[in-house]
Amino acid sequence: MELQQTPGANRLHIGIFGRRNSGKSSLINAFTGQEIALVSDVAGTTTDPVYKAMEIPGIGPCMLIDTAGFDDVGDLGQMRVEKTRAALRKTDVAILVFSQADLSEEQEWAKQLRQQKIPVIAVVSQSDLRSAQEMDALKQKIREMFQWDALEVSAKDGSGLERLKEELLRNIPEGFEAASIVGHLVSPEDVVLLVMPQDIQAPKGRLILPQVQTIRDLLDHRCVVMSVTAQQLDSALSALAKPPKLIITDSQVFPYVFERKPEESLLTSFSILFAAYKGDLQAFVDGAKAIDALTGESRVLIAEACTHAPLEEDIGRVKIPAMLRKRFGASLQVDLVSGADFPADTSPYDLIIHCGACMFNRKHVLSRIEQAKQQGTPICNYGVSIAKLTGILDHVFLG
Ligand SMILES: Nc1nc2c(ncn2[C@@H]2O[C@H](COP(=O)(O)OP(=O)(O)OP(=O)(O)O)[C@@H](O)[C@H]2O)c(=O)[nH]1
Ligand SMILES: [Mg+2]
Repeated sequence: MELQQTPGANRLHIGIFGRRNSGKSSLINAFTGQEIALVSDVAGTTTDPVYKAMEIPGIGPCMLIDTAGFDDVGDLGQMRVEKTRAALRKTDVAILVFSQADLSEEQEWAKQLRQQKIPVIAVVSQSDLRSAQEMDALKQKIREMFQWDALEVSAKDGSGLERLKEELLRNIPEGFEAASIVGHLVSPEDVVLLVMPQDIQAPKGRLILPQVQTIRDLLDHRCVVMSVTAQQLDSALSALAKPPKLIITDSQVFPYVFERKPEESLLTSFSILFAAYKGDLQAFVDGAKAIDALTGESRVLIAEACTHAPLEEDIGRVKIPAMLRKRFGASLQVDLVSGADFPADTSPYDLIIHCGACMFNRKHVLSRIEQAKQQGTPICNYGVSIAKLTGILDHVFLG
C-alpha cells in the first residue's frame, strides 16, 4: 500500500447492487468517468466484486464497489451472490438499481440493507431506454413497496448522475467524517509519548499502519509527539521536562509500560484507540467481561483481518491462545479465521477476539459486532482482551 494515499479502510465505501444486466457497471463507469468495470449485454459479466479507490470531488476519498447481479443462478452464481453479500457488509452507502417490474429479489436485498442500517439510494437505470409510462409505473411501484423516491439515471446520456452525487453526499452516514483516532484525548501542545516495539511482527523498514495513522492524527491535533521502543521508555521519560500527558503503547508491552509510567500520564494502547476508531469500544469492553467466565471447556474464536504467514511470536495465533490456556487450562479450544472468513454462526463460541482491523473499514467491523450481538456471542479485540487478561483494563484511559 502506498502511504501517500488514503488507506482503503478509511474511504467511504459505496456499493452498487442490482440484478444482472441492470446496468450497474455502466453506471459506475459513467458516474466516475472511467472505464472501471467491464460492460456487456451478457448477464453475469461482473463476477467478483470490483473495488476501485478514487476521489470524488465534493465527497472525498471513496471506494466504489461494483458487484455481481444478486439474481445470479446455479452453483457458481450462488458463490457470486455470496461475494456480493460480503461486499454489502463493507458498504457505507448503497446504490440499489431497479431495472424491471418484478421486485421480488429487490425486496429481499432491501430488507438486508435495512437490517444493516445502510443508507440506500434507489435508482431506475437505463432511463433513456424506457418510455415515460414504463418509468412512472416502476417508480410508483418502488414508492409503494419501499417508500423510496427512485432517481432516474442513464449511463448512456448521463442524465441523473448529478442528482446521484447529491444523494450520495446527503446519505454519508453520520460520524463517518468525524472519525479521529486521538481527538477525544488530546489538546494542542500536549506531549504524547508512543511506545512502539519494532519486533518480529513489524515490517522491515516501515511502521505498521495504526502507528502511522496515529502519528498523523496527533500531528493534525498539534501535539508534540515522541516515539520510542520499550527499551528507551525510561530514557524518554527522563529527557522530558514534565511527564507526558498521554502515553500510547503497543498492547504487547502494556504491563511493562504501566509499571514504569508517571502517575499523571494517562495510558492507552493503539488497539484500544483503534477499537473505538474502528469498532465499538463499549461492545469490546462488555465482551471482555466474558473472559472471567471462561473454563477449560470453552471455545474461543480468534478473527484476523489480514492474512499473513504465521510468525513465531504471532499475537493472534500464539500469544493470546497461550495467555488463555495458561489461565484456563490447556484444553481450552482456540479456532482461528482470517481475512474475509467469518463463521455465519458464531454461537458455538464463548468469546470472539478480533484483531485491531487496520485493514478493515469501520462498517465491516461494526457488522461483525452486530452479528455477534444477535447470536449472543461476546466479542472483544486483541488490545482489550490483553488488557483484561493482564488485569490492567481498569487502568486504561478510555476517554
Ligand atoms: N441504452 C442504455 N444501455 C445501457 C445503460 N446502462 C447499461 N446499458 C447496457 O446494458 C447492458 C448491461 O450493462 P452492464 O453495465 O454490463 O450491466 P451489469 O448490471 O453490470 O451486468 P452484470 O455485470 O452482468 O451483472 C450493456 O449492454 C450496457 O451497454 C443505459 O443507461 N442506457
Ligand atoms: Mg457488471
